Amino acid sequence: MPNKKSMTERCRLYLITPPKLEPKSFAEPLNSALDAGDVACLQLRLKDVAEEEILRAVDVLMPVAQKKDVAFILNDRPDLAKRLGCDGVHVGQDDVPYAEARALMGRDRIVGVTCHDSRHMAMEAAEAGADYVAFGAFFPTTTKEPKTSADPGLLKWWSEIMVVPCVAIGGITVENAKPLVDAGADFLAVSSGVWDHKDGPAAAVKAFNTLF
Ligand code: 3NM
Repeated sequence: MPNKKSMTERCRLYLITPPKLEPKSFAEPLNSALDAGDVACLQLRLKDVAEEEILRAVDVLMPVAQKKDVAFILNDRPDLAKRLGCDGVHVGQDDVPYAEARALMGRDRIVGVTCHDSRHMAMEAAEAGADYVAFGAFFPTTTKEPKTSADPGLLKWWSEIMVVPCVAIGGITVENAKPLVDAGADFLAVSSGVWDHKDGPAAAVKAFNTLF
C-alpha cells in the first residue's frame, strides 16, 4: 500500500475477509480473488473470536496474500500484528489508540484508522501519522452495524486537501462503487461485495478493477 498519493494514482481494492471463515477452505476463494486483478491489501477481520482462531487464520491466509504482494492487515490487534509479522494493522476509534498501535508496529508497517464520517477524527489521525484514514459507511451493509453514514462529498473534500490516502468502506458493490471512485477514494474496502458476488469473488475483483 503506497503511503502517499499522487494525482495520477488510481483507486485500488482493499479486501476485507468475511466475518466468519474457516481458514483452510477460505484460502481457495481468496487465491482466486487475488489472481483476478489488482488488490492492494487484505484485512483479516474476525470479531469476537478466540485468539487461537486469529492465529490460525493468520498462519494460513497471510502467506497467500504476501505471496501475491498483497499487504496483509490485521484488524484491531497491533500486538498480534507485530508479533506475527503482518504488514499492518487497522484500528477503530474504540480499539487500541493510534499512538499505541504505531509504537507497537513501528514506522515501516501500515497503521490505518477508522474515522467514521468525521473530518476531525481523520485530520487528527493523519496529523498523528496514520497511513490511511477510513470513512464509512457509504451504503447499507449487513457485515457490520455501522456507527455513521458517510457521503461521497467527504472523499472529495479529503482528497482535495490531504495527501494521506482515504479508504471508503461499507456496503460497496461493483454496482454502487463508481461515485466513490469519482469522488477520489484511494481505496475501496469491500467484504460482501466481493465474497457474495453473484458470479463469485474472482468476477467481482475483475469488475471492480474495470471501474478503476
Ligand atoms: N466498517 P461490507 S462498514 C468493517 O462504516 C466495516 O466503519 C464499516 O463490509 C464502517 O463491504 C464495514 O460487506 C463493513 O459492507 C464492510
